[in-house]
Amino acid sequence: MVHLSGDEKAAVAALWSKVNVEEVGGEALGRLLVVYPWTQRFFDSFGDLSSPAAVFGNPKVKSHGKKVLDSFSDGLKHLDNLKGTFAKLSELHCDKLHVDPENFRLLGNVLVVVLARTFGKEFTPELQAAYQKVVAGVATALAHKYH
Ligand code: HEG
Repeated sequence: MVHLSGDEKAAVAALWSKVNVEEVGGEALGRLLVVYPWTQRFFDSFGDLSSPAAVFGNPKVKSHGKKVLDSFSDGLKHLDNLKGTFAKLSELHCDKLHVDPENFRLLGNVLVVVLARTFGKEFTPELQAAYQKVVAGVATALAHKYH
């Protein structure tokens, strides 16, 4: 559950409608892998991640980044029920993928950085504040089924 005002919800949705999920998803996952290199351990089937150029040129990073952002988009449509929306994915990341939930917070913050770079001045402090709430809510929801 994320508490956004009506204005914040509208601003978040308006910006998101301009997001190219493939580009922003690949950039966000790529930066996660470069900035926090220990996150690479979850993706040993992805092939070459040995340098920033390798990471950003890796087609599996792009396609997985898109998958993650498509799922994130789905969350944006259900801000009042993030825990329900991400329940199955939370179980998957805990039981099958063994992803430490701290990584959801890292990815959320990297996504905010990428949005700031992509949209420049349009990404105002108010809009960042709204997005920080959204990424925190998604990370909490994805961690909810951990045991
Ligand atoms: Mg995860 C698979 C969503 C963060 C590691 N992630 C998936 C899938 C989705 C998804 C939709 C595909 C599930 C399926 O095949 O049924 N992931 C998702 C979201 C977020 C997130 C929405 C955060 C916003 N994931 C995340 C992070 C890591 C991670 C931070 C690790 C650092 N995800 C991960 C791995 C897989 C998925 C290893 C399996 C990849 C594969 O082998 O295909």
